[in-house]
Amino acid sequence: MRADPPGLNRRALLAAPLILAPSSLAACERFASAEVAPGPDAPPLKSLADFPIGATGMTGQLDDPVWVAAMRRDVDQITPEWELKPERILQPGFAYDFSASDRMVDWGHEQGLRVFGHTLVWYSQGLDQFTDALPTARFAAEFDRYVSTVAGRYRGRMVGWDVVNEAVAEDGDGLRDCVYARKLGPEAYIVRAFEQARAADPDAVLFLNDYNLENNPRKGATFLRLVERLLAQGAPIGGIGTQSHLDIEIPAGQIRDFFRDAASLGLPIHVSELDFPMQRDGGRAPDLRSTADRRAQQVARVGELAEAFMALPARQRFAFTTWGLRDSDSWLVREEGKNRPNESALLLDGEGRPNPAFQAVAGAFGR
Ligand code: 9MR
Repeated sequence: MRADPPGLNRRALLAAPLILAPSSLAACERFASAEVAPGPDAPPLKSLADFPIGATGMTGQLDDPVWVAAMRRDVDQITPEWELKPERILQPGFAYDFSASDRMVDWGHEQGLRVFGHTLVWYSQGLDQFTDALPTARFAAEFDRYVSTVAGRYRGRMVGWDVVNEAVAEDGDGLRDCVYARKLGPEAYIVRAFEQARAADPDAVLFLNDYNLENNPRKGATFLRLVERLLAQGAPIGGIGTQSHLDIEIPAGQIRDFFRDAASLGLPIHVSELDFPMQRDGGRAPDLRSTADRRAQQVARVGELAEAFMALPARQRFAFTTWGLRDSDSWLVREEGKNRPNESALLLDGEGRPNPAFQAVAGAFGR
């Protein structure tokens, strides 16, 4: 249990309703008038839970004293946002460059944070080196060498790794076609990656990580059946990573149902990349609802997720990580991300103050 920061009025903070009816104007108004302790009086995010609270970080942020102070105050764990990926480490000719990854891992430890690795194998990365044209024996040898070298470099220093990222097909219908699957076998490449990672870093908890597991129940089910099959084949999977880039428009109960099914596997669960955009992706009909209505819907879904996480047995709550710490840190606002400067999809606003969803999480976590 952590001590409250000075000046925190927890009762006022938690005065807001935990779950709001999606379109309830009354709920929106109640919520909008909730007393949120501003600025330095707001409780640190990490004080909301007995399990680790995480956020991403990038090398470009390490020299920003405001971001550094916010990370020190609010989180227990950091996931480097891209520095540990093949896109950064793997170089032409299967050379490796660890300059950025070392910097992130060292920085995390200097700050006393747990460091979480993301990600060793991802269908969309490493494709300049890992090609269909490469002879299979060389492909397999380089695959093993990559996973064991990267995981081995940080042996004993990482709390966990996303060993394979996004193995399930986009629509949830089976597994994703990718060069790793084609060359090594659709499930064999995953088993192989986990075996290499386990041998290289026996103490790190090894995760299969994926997205849209709550948004698309079919994909959630395919993912969980995949985990079961991989475990049956002996893959040392130690945890389930659900990215939780939430679609706030999914029906109530869907998040809870996914967590209930996921919990039945008995593995620790990492909410690994949480965000909850207010704005719709392109391709859908224009959203004519008020911002307040969308906020209420957002708060309801985030509250449901936090409650579902809390409903897990304590030993299955690995960590609760948001993809970016403050709204301004999100990939959604960045030009090379979704380029939506006004998006508010995280627990803290651009100034590091609680957003409405913060209260739902605080309430669900019972703080
Ligand atoms: O937010 C990440 C962005 O900075 C990177 O450029 C991008 C490609 O590496 O990946 C983004 O993070 C993704 C994560 O690795 C996997 N799930 C989806 C995330 C958002 O696109």
